[in-house]
Amino acid sequence: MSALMEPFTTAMDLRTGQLEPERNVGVRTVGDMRGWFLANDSGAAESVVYTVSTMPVPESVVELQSSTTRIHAGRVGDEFFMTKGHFHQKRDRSEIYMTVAGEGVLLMATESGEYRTEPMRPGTINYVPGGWAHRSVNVGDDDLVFLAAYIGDAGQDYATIETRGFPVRVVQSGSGSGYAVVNNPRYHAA
Ligand code: M6P
Ligand code: ZN
Repeated sequence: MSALMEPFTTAMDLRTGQLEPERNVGVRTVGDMRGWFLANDSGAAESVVYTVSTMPVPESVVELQSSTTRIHAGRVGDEFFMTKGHFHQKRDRSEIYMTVAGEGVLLMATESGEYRTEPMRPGTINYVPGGWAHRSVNVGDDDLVFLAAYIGDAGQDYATIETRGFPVRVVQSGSGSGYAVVNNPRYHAA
């Protein structure tokens, strides 16, 4: 029988979302996300859209994976900075988000093209049931920071979203931090 995992603790600054110790960090820049936004990016390709810090846990069904995501404030064209979004490779695996800082929209969609939006703000706990692709969007003026926890063997399927897109986009509306949810002209239904 293999040895048990060692318990461990991470401390999060509840104002900034900063982790201590910092965990394995992935970075997505505007350049990395070419094709994910509707507009062609006119800004700096090296601008960071979001970072994801992932806990060191095996990708097994008996474990809970978790990560902290920080989406910077910004837009590409009229579209707010967002995560790529994904289905789970194992479609029925679920996920929970808790927002620590900022203001966001959690966009979810099924393979048949139904979609939902849910609010994200400090203290909200969003439940993403199995079968729903999920993308988070920063509609505020500051960083959007949230903790996600999901079943360890869920896996991320980005290809389906990359080819089909989400049915809707979250765009700036009016002045200030107003937003609107509009149809995505590039959406391909399954
Ligand atoms: C959340 C979770 C993670 C995800 C991250 C970034 O933390 O949903 O599973 O990795 O956001 O989103 P994406 O993987 O779509 O780039
Ligand atoms: Zn997920």
